[in-house]
Amino acid sequence: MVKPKVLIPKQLYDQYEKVRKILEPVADVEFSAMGFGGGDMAKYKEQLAAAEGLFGGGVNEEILKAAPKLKVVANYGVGYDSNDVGAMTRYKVYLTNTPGVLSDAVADLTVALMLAVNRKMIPADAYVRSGGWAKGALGIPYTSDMKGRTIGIVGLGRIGFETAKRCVKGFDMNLIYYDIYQNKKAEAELGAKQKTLEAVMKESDYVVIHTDLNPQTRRMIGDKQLRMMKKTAYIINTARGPIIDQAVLAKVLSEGLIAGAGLDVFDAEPCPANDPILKAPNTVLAPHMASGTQEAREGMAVCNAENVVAVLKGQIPPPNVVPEQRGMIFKK
Ligand code: 8YV
Repeated sequence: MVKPKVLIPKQLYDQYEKVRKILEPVADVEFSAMGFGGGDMAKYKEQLAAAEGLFGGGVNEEILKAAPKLKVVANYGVGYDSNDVGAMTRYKVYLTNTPGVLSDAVADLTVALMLAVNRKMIPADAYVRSGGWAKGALGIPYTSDMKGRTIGIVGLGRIGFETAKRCVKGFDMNLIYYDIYQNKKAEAELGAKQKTLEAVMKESDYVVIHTDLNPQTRRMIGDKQLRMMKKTAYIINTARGPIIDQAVLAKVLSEGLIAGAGLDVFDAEPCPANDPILKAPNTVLAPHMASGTQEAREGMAVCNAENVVAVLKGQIPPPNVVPEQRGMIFKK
């Protein structure tokens, strides 16, 4: 019997064995000609003609048109904003994501950025390497303890909770948050206080973005909100670049209106070499790597594989289907 074809990106090489074991009983697994960073579109379209499942992101109408048999796209990540969900629903293709498995990894990197920017780790590293310390010069100015500071989380969901836990239980920080939903668990276990966005911007020593990107959160942190922040406060974003107005952030940092930023995500990715954010002072940057731990990446790949297998075995709707498609039944 011919098994349904499932395309997986070559970058999953490290997790391939685990993924293969889950997929192979029901599917014919093939490496996709399109990787996360691009690839051979013509070859990819040939593969798509027979594919019933695929891992990845960035699925749009062009891809859907080339894939008449496609039943499920397993987005490699929790944020699925790179896909055209409306088009997928029209084409009766499920979109699933990977909630939960990467929360620890993202929270770890968030805290790393908070510490790095506050404790001036990048200038400190350069200082030691350039021989400044050896020459007995003054060095790095005093910074501040984490203890007793206020973290304000914008979007207190699964990942936000993990960051909050680290900050409250590990550093003894105060926790406030802005979210359209109340997080009763965080309120009970971590003493979180729900506030307006304005209050979070004004009162936080660390504004930390953990919301997903959607039409309501796109550019939700603009000129007005950034100017509400304390001059001594930092902003950290490990969610999605377009939630913050990046051009304004670069300006506010250059004018010294806030103390610094830690960014793992950007308006355009990769961040163009001439983007003003690359010149902004007191800013620690990372190349969208928050989920880049062995554990998280394996969890994401396994979750993708399980979601695809569920659909191929007729379990519809599948687990981890995106909220926009919840309860929908697609038959092909
Ligand atoms: C990326 C992420 O998907 O889960 C998310 O939302 O942003 C990441 O895990 C991953 O880096 C693959 O590109």
